Amino acid sequence: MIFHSTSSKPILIAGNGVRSAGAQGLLIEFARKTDIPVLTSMNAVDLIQDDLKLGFIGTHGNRVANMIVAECDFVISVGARLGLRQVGRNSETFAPNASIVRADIDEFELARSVRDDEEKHLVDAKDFLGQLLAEDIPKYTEWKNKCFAAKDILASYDNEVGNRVIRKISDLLPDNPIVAVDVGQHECWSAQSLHLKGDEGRILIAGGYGSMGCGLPFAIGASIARGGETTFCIVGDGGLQMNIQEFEAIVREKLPVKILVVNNRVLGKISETQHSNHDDRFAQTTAESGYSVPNFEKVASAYGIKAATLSSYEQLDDYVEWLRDAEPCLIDIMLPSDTSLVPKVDWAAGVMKPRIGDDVIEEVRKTLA
Ligand SMILES: Cc1ncc(C[n+]2csc(CCOP(=O)(O)OP(=O)(O)O)c2C)c(N)n1
Repeated sequence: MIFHSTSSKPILIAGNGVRSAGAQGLLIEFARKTDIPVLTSMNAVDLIQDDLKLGFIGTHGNRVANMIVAECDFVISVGARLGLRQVGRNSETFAPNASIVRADIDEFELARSVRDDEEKHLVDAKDFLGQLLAEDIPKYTEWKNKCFAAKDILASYDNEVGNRVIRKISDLLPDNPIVAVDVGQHECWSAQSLHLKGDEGRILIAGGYGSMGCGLPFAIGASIARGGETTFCIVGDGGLQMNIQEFEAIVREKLPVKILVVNNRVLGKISETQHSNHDDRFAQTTAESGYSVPNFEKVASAYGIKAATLSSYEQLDDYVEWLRDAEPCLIDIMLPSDTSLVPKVDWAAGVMKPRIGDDVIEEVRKTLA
């Protein structure tokens, strides 16, 4: 028996190992059969979407997901490393009230312990989820509903403009889309706020590797692999400039790649750090400090890709047809330059910043009690 039947607030944390093992179907079956809330790692955000989505955990994870981890009493981790960005330096503060079971195919990941008394299973995620599904686990509908109620309470927090852009894009995407994202603030906004309709969509993300420039090639490769299907690419102005020459491949191969530039005209992930940790000593990240952005509409048009520049993401409604037709396009969405990425876990202090009101934290805790 893997499942601890004495648990009243269990969660399952799924990592990308679940997809590598070809076990996404089993994961969704488990979530629907048991109503146990499923959270993910950043690399695995697309595994759990639509009506099951609560979010991903870790440094830039969804606030509600991290709060659920803090309140739960049993963690089953499958195919997730539970690395530094997920559990913090002092892993005692991770899921402090929970017993932990970890399933991983990589013995070296399991060699590192999150907690002294955790249970470890060196096993393929598909076999492990198969075993769990065969166990007689009660339904945790009430607990799941509490988690979604907590999500509702927190819905008005952490709504940065970047999150609102991504939510708008989500609204306009077809069911089960293939979305490639690049690296930076927009990557984290996408992991937090892209909400895909259907269980089969993909979010292709570099995660911890952080290889700027990957988004466009991901979208091109995915389109080719699917026989010329439409793919979407959410990319920052910095990442797009790393592989902008691939516009040529899109045109030559006639691929319906829809490029959505989240354009703050700064290398936002780094300029934000220079702002908050280095007293605004910007270097090669802003217009004033040695970074610039071309007119992407003109560049795309020069390659023969239809393109538009939007002064606000709200204008996206006027381009729904562009997202649906069989041609490539580029939509350059302007944001302010002082964008920020929240929340962020301050691992040393064991809190999420920015802090929200103690009354709200208390309300969430009571809801999850
Ligand atoms: C090849 C490469 N160079 C540098 C970095 C460091 N880095 C991470 S995010 C980032 C800025 C990304 O800027 P942009 O594409 O405009 O996206 P934003 O953060 O503004 O959303 C940089 C320079 C990296 N991850 N990869």
